[in-house]
Amino acid sequence: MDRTVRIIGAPMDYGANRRGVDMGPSAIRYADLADRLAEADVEPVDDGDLTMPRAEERDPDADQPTDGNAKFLREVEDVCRRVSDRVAATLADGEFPLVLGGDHSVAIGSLAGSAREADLGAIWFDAHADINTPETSPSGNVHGMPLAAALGHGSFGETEWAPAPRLQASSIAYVGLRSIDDRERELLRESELTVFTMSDIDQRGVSSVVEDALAVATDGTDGVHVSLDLDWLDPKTAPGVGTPVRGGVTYREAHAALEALSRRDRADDVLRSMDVVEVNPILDEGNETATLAAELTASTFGKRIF
Ligand code: HAR
Ligand code: MN
Ligand code: MN
Ligand code: MN
Repeated sequence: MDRTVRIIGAPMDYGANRRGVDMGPSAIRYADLADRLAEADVEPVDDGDLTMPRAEERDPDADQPTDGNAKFLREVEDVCRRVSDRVAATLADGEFPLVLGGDHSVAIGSLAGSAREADLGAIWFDAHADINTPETSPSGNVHGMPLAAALGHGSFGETEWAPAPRLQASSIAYVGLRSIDDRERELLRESELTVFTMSDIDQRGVSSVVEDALAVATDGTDGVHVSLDLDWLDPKTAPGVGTPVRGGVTYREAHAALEALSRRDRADDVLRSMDVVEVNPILDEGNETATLAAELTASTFGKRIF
C-alpha cells in the first residue's frame, strides 16, 4: 500500500465522562505513530488537531432543546461536523483519513465523512456495542451512541448532522463485543448488524472471525471504515481506557486481527478510513495503550515482521 495517510487529531472528550481521552492524540503521536506508519510503507502527513469547543464557556441560559439524555450533544455535533468535512476532503484528495480520538463519538464524524461519496462498510473493534440512542442510553454519554447516530436511529436533534448517508446496518460487523446493554441487545437482535463476540473469537480464532467481518463490510460496498476502540483489548494489555471490560483480546490476537485487514493476497484498497479512539493517558501505564494504538495502526496498514 503506497499511500498517504493523513492524521486528523480529534481530542474530544465530550462524549465520555470527561477528562483524559482528550490527550489521546498527543499520546499516540508521542508513541511514534509517524515512524510506525513509515515502517508500514505509507506516508504519514499530520494535520494537527481540530480545535475543541470549551463546554465551560457555554451559556447556561441558552436554549438546549436537543440535549435530552445525550450529554454535550451540541459540542459533539460541532466537532463531528468538522471531522466529517476533514475526512471527506482527505478522501477527495486521494489520501487516507486516520482520525485519532478522543472518545468514540468522533466516529460519528468519520463515518459521515467517509460515507459521503461511497457506499461504506464498517468493522467495529470494541468491547461495547455503541448503539444506544439518547432514549436508551444508561449513561447519556455519546461515546456509547455513535452507531445509532450514524444509522439515523434515535433523536439526535432536528438537524441532519449525524447520519452517514451511505452506510447500511447490513454492512457493519462488530468484532470482540463483551458488554452490551439490555436495550442494545434488543435493538441488535432486530437489526441487520453482524455481531461477533469474544465467544466467537474463543471458538473460531480471531483470524477467521475477521475474515467474516471483512466479508460483511466489503459485500456491495466501495470501501471499509475500521473503528478501533482500545478497550477492545484486555485491560491488562491496554489499561489506559475509560471503560475497561475484562476478557478482551490479547496483544497477539489484536495484531493478527488488524494484520488480516491488509493481507497481501487481498485485492488492494478495501480500507477507506480509520479511527483510533478511547486512549486515556491519565489512566495509562507508561503510555502502553498509546504505544499499542500506534503499533496496531501500523499493522492495519500492512506492517509485517518479515
Ligand atoms: N454502553 C454503555 C453506555 O452507553 C457504555 C459505553 C462505553 N463506551 C465506550 N465505547 N467506551 O465503546 O454508556
Ligand atoms: Mn467504543
Ligand atoms: Mn457503489
Ligand atoms: Mn468501548
